Amino acid sequence: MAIQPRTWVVFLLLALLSSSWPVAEASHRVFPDLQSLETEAEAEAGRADDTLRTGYHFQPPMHWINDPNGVMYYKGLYHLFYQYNPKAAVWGNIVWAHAVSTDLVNWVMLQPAIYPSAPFDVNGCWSGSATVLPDGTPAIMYTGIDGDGRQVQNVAYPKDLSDPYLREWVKPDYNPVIAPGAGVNATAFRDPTTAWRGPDGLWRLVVGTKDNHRGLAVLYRSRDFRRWVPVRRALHHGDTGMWECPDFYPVTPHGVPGDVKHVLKVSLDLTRFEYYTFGAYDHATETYVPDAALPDGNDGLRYDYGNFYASKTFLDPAKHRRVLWGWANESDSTADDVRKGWAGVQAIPRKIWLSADGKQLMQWPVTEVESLRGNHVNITDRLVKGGDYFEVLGLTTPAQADVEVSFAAMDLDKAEQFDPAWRGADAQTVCAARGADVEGGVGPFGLWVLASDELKERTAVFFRVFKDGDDGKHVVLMCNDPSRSSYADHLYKPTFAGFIDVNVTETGGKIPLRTLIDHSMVESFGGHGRMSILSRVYPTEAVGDKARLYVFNHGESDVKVTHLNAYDMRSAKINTDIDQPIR
Ligand code: DQQ
Repeated sequence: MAIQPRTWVVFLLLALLSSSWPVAEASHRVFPDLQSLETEAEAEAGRADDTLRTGYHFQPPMHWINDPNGVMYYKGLYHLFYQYNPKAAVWGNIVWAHAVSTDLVNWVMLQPAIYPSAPFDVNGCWSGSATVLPDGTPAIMYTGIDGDGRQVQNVAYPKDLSDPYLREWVKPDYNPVIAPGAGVNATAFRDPTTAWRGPDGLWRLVVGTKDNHRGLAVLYRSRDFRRWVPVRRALHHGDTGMWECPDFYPVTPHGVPGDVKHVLKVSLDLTRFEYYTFGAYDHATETYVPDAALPDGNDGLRYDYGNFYASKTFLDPAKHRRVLWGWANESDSTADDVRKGWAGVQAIPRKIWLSADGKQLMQWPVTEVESLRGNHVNITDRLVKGGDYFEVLGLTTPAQADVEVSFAAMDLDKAEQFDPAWRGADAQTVCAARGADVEGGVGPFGLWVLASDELKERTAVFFRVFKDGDDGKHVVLMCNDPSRSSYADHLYKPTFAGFIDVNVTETGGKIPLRTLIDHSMVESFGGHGRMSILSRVYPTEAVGDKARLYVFNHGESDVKVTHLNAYDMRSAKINTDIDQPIR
């Protein structure tokens, strides 16, 4: 077959891109030559080795995706919109793609709902949120990139409220409803939150922006959802660069009715990490004061200590819960993405709530995910001696599994001293120094997932317990170490970690872990949802039915697996035909 000149161009670009190492980036990288590859050219470039596509995490059949947008529940259906490039596997040509589900697990893919069509969004339809108005009408607020490259906020309404799929959206001519005013950085002014109504009947929403290096959550108010007026003082700010995708919502501490706190989450464009605080919000004065005990800025609490960004929550009226969506970017190269024909996955939707002790938010995969569980393996009270490991046998698909395990460290006295030099250092630094292969006192112990036959490829999810001073206190590190996850050496393999608030003295050394394994996704929840870490890995041998699952203990102290329940996971149904039943 004769190779078309265009194919050479694509090959050349891929070769050039292969030589560059992927790193965490401060904003979406724009590849003008790759962002609009036609399908034919993609095919010529040898599209889609689907081996590492996920089975039960949300992914469209092909192309680039990023932020979840406008998540909501309407007339019995969950709606997920997301940033999507309909033309290629790199960021660009951004529209709001759209999918619906009855259970947050199986999806019907619809046509893009919002795409450039008017002067106020001719250069792109960027992130935003949905608000269900008191009469039940959903309204979408999104950022449009206008003809002058300014970021403006637009509103859109469904064309036909009787259509539960909400397929068509109308953008009133009076858009934009919020334009960057004097003194506002028009190229950094985006991602409106879901709106809320105060006791005074006024609507409020927050937009992310920056003023030099200062990230800001700016507040707007409206009586009619059409004319929006800025509140002079920002709701909150921090010296952390551009604040993208703010989210602001109330949470109620368990068992204390009426005691409402508000959560403010921001996504930091500079580091691509997200942080949250919670505290007191007063409608009358429009002030938000985070709880004094909470760190703010780069030291703040995070939803996820791994690859998880641009997240958004919504209140699920059907199940009276708040659900969190977040985007997991790829950690391979742009050339890999073009070759695969796809990039980006949505994390498992997670129920999110304030912990009973009021110290942090908790997260857990929505229970509907368990409907995909199949074949089950159970292990109880198995001792793993220091330096030992064993394989979890009996699963058909360890590359697509859900594993719940409870470890009990048998001898906490063996814990190493927490090095005072690490005080103030972040967990990632500590874990980089004490990775999965460095022997310890109590730990590292945990799982090796997506492991190859001779364990040459493996991703470690583990805990390490340190003594903190002489008063019997402990510090517990939860870590994801992908340094041996793949033979491929051009990948970005960051170690992700956090200090998890588990009092091992009280739990008798017990630390529970749940890990969702899905080919190139390793999504872990420690301490019943006190910490989550999402990591993307790209094994070359530990793929499909060749992947294996192990429990390991590289600490001096023995560890008991008090119980382990591992499940094969069926694939979610992703239909592109709206006439097919959803489940
Ligand atoms: N992605 C969108 C922006 C947002 C960023 C553009 C966050 O609206 O700030 O695709 O990933």
